[in-house]
Amino acid sequence: MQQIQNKLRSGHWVVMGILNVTPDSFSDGGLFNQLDNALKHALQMQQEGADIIDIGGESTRPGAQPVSLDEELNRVIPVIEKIREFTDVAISIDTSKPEVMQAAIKAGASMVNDVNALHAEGALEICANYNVPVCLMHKQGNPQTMQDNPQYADIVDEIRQYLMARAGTCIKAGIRRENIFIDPGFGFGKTLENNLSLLKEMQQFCTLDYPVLVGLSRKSMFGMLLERDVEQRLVASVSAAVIAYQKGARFFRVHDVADTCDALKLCAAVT
Ligand code: 7PJ
Repeated sequence: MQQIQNKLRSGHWVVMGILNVTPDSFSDGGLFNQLDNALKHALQMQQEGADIIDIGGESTRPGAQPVSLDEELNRVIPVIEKIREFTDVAISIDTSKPEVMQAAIKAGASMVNDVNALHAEGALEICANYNVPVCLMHKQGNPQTMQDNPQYADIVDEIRQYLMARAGTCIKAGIRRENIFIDPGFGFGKTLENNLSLLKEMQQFCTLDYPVLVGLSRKSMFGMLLERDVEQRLVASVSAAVIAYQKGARFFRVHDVADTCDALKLCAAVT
């Protein structure tokens, strides 16, 4: 993880490969198969250039239902342990539950990625105590209803204020400044127009005090803009990463690791 932070500090880009461990993501049968497929996918993303693997057991897509603590633990912890048997690739845990954060860190995760920006009771304390980097993401509302009617007066200003205030709260709780990443949260309580404004104005987040992580990969904003199903959003996703890079973002959460790395290598070569 230190390596990743050093890379970001020196202006290099970093790719986070997405590993979803929800029942629909590895659906071909028994527990062994699921673990084995998750491991293979993680190793493949590492080989393709991912610096860190983001493991999530609760879908936060629009309309998704919450999962119980036990269910989430049962999904993610065996996968982290399995990956740890085979490689020391950095692992981030995509969760909002403090109990999952703690168990994941004990099992070998070294970063917390929370779409709820550590709002759950106890989350700030866990991240401060274990001294792990955290990604604070902005969202408006909850996954069940967030896309129903998002409202902003000035979206960029509002999200900047939110992220800076949240970072301040983290620092007060004992989280080190250099362990904080911020994320405007594409698709989380945002209309297509909102998402496009955030991408267009990305530099306004990248000039704040914290490295910016962006999650644009295969998002429904591309479905809306281009009328593309989720498996047809590669070009738009990679293009959006390039745009974000050019406006200062350096940390990219993606499904398509190899293709994104190609594009980012080109960006870096001309920057
Ligand atoms: C994001 C995330 C994102 C961060 C998801 C999806 C939805 N974490 N987790 N940023 N999105 N930090 O990948 O479509 O944008 S789940």
